[in-house]
Amino acid sequence: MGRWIAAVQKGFGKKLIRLHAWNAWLVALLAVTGLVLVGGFWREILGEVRVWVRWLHIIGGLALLVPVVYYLFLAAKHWKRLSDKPGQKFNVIVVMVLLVGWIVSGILLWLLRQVGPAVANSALFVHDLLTWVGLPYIIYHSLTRTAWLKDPKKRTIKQPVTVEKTITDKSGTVVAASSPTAPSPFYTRRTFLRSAIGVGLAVSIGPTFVRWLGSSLTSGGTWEQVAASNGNKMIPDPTPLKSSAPPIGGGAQGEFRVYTVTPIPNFDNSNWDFKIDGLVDKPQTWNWEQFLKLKRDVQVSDFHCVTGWSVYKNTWEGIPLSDFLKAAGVQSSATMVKFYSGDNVYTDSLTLDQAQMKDIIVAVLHDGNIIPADLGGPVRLVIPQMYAYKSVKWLNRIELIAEDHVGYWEQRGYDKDAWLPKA
Ligand code: HEM
Ligand SMILES: Nc1nc2c(c(=O)[nH]1)N[C@H]1C(S)=C(S)[C@@H](COP(=O)(O)O)O[C@H]1N2
Ligand SMILES: [Mo]
Repeated sequence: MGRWIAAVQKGFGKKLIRLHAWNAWLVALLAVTGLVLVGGFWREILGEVRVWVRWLHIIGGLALLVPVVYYLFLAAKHWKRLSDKPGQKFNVIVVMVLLVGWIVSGILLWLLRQVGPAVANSALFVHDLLTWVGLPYIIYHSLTRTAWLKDPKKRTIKQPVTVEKTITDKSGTVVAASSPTAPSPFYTRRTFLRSAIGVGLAVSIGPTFVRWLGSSLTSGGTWEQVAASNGNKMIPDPTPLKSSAPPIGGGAQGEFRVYTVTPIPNFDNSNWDFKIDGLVDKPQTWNWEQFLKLKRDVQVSDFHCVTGWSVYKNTWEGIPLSDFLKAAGVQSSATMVKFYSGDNVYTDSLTLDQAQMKDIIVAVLHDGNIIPADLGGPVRLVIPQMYAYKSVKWLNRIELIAEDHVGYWEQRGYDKDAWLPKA
């Protein structure tokens, strides 16, 4: 073992520099793919590309283990060289905490079906926090690092100088500098540039970070607040049942991320109706007023997205799916229930057996409020025992069909088996 470590440590300086470059490229890849994964904007355009980006991100993430573990073998020696450089020691610690934190939380997110929603929620919070704090730190570090290395007095790893000009590798790390003895005459300019870069990063990333923090901690709103944020104009408003306002669940915990693969559609009474058709004895269409007369139920359930976030204790008020099926009279040739979104793009389906689950609800209210357009209102599907990609937003049609139907995200690589892990 000792001899092997000695072999690994041979050519120490060069290895460290190469390690640093590999690490920088991997982090850049992860940052880009990771930001594509959060970006709501990208969902509209990406579709199945998102699933590939996700795989690229996970593979890149696992590959990040290689430089991190490799560094551990060089760490003792590197640490000694840094003995009189507390700034660089601090930097090494920060970067290691970031990398290990990203890897651990990333693996938990990847294995979310095994670890369950509660662990996945914390992993996602940590993963996001590290991204919002760590990425600016690393960008700052890599933008200022080149200049830093140019000051030969501050360089830790001395390279034999064989060339006239400064040579940087692809990550911008200085591999060789022209003269190890000439001090840089631009110290003040460098300081100025560094502050400018720091301020620039803070200004450009700060507001997004604050918004993220806010949305991780807050929830809900009053009827007026929800109504003000609602792009739909359905008249009249539904009147919540007693158990819905105040909500028997006590109010949802967590915040929905607005997910959509299309621009958010808006509805009013003239362009909205709700239909059940296909292999049923009594196909039917309701306009909004008629729809509001259907008997509603109230139910409390948790809502889990397969990317790691959840909203707990939602009080949903709406019509149980099984009531629709019973009233319509499902024909014996039907095997599947297909759900359509008013965005005219998103669909999903359940087997007839699954569709009998008593807690599936065609929801009209959430925590005693109307469901605003961005969260799938006026009417959305809620299937508590499955991941939320099954819960079609802007639901406006239920069709009974004989053949299988593969839903939007399932066509694009999400698992057909959407069951949550049994608690
Ligand atoms: C430089 C390091 C990394 C950065 C900057 C980064 C960034 C991100 C970001 C921004 C997201 C989106 C989170 C959200 O939706 O709020 C994400 C998701 C994710 N990351 Fe990372 N990540 C990094 C490393 C890793 C590693 C090492 C793994 C481990 C395999 C990993 C696995 C995942 C997984 C599984 C997801 C969830 C994907 C989904 O939304 O379906 N990440 N990452
Ligand atoms: N029409 C439609 N329904 C949809 C989606 C969508 O993009 N379009 N996304 C699904 C996914 S993946 C999730 S996690 C939830 C998100 O619901 P929210 O936007 O109300 O948070 O809606 C589901 N239903
Ligand atoms: Mo989702």
